[in-house]
Amino acid sequence: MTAITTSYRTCPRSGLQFESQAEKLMIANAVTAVVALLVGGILAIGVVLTRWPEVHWLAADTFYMVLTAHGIDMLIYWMIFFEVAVLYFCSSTLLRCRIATPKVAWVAFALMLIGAVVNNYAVFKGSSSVMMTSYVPMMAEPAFYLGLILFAVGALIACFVFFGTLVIAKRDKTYQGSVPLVTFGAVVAAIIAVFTIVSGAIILIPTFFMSIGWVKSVDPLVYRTIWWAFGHSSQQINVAAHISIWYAVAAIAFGAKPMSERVSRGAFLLYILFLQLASAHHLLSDPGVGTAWKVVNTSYFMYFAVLASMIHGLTIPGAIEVAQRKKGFNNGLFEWLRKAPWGNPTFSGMFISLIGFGFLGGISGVMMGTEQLNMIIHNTVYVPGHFHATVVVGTSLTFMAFTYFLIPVLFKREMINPGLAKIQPYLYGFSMYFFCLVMMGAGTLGVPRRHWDLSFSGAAMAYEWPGAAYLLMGLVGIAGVSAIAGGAIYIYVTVGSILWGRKLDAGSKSARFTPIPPTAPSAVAQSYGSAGFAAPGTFVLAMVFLVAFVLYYFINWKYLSQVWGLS
Ligand code: HEM
Ligand SMILES: [Cu+2]
Repeated sequence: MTAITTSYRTCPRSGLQFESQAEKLMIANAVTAVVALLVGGILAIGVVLTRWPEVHWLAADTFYMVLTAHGIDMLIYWMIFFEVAVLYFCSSTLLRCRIATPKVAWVAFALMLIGAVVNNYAVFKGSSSVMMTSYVPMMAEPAFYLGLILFAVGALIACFVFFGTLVIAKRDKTYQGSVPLVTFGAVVAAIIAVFTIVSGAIILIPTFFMSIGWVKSVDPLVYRTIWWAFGHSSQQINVAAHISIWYAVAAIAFGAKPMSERVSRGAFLLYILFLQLASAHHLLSDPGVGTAWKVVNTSYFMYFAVLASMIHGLTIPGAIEVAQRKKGFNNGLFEWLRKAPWGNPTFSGMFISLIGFGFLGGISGVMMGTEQLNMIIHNTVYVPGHFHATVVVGTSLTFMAFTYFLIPVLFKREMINPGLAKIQPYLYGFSMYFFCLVMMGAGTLGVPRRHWDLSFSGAAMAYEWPGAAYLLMGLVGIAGVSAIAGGAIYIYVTVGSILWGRKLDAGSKSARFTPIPPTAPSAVAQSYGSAGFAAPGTFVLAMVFLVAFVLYYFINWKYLSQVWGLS
């Protein structure tokens, strides 16, 4: 390893310490992520305006091309470029050490960028409209798979740079005790990422060989099984990453410490231990695995991973409540919440994300992950309704909220138009809530996902939808357009701030790192035990959640009994 000259900048606004190489890498990865979001967002216009029955904009082939690119640019490139920036932040910045092997990290970035461009090129050429899931025997161009593989290799290398950075922090003793909780969450995300990328390689490399004629066939059932080891765990990376950021925002906005570090860390570990089991919820309609196994897997084992998310969903607002009550917001059950900084988009985005992720993404996920109930919604537009609640309301909105924190801290710019930024999480978050709800409603009526023409015009046999299906898909259109407007504001504010926001003081530089002081929250928060009743408001919120959950779950069992007229 060659020593690259480096310096450490202490940000006067946050006290965080940025190493110069790590800082450039974070900026490059985050900016690329936002470009991917821009592309994916423009494509969302085409997807939404086509699925809106009254508009039905794009021709069928263009629709499928645009849908493929939207899924991939959003779920892979926007998410993962941003996550790499988060990994570098959680290692180098939070642990106050230099980044390991910056040159290798740049190679990782280059591979990811080339991979993303090559893959997009294949899609936009028009002969690779195989959707995000790219199931065989449907085939795309070799460049489609090659792009994905290059990107994955880059992302894998980035994970190793992250692990290497942890080693450097340990060796240089830049922190005491165990790593801070937020970094711990990032470690969990990175471990899952390694598993994910390996699964992806196992299935995409043979498929690439098939596309260039080296391999005769890839078994569709095996493909789906291994693809979902990759596809499902990749979502767990997103979840671990955005939950780490929730903890970070709770600490940044309130100085909140986790109610119990042990419980939170334990919950993160549950993700590593049990998440693979949950991959089975993507195979519930596949003939490959037996019914009994599916039932046991999805009705029992999967809940360990769900449990983990519920713990975080309880302990993060709980920690905020405890911190707020200490500041004197002690009246009634909810003064702490009413007096939260709702005008700060970093906080409001994070909180809107947390509630929506839990109520919409979480409850619908458990419903659709139940072997028997799954068949009500399988392959309907309920599915994207569910996952926009997880990857958009959950992960994307969290990343957006975090960006508002990073603009002055990492990018050293004053935010342009703070008024717009203030409303952005509300516009984007609540339109997305509504978008997900109406999609789920339409899906419950049987409206298929990834379907170009609801009316089946010109088909030999017509199918009559209940009128509500058209109404709901129209509302999907309206909510989608309004969410896209919210996304556009995010891009305008962030890109605008970086390009022409007022430059802020970078802070003092030094050639050496300063270690985390022993009094930092991460060092003193090693407490355990239960602080449950220190947060009565959060307890009430949890009960509301429970009631909503139980009601919705049983409504679906009732509905299932009606769909299936056996008696
Ligand atoms: C304003 C924002 C967005 C809107 C209006 C939107 C809208 C849509 C619509 C209407 C569909 C098609 C559903 C179907 O016909 O099956 C879709 C698919 C999809 N979206 Fe979004 N989306 C948005 C943001 C995002 C984001 C941020 C992500 C990921 C982080 C994402 C990931 C996906 C994926 C993975 C698919 C599925 C593609 C496939 O079926 O292969 N979307 N989106
Ligand atoms: Cu899954």
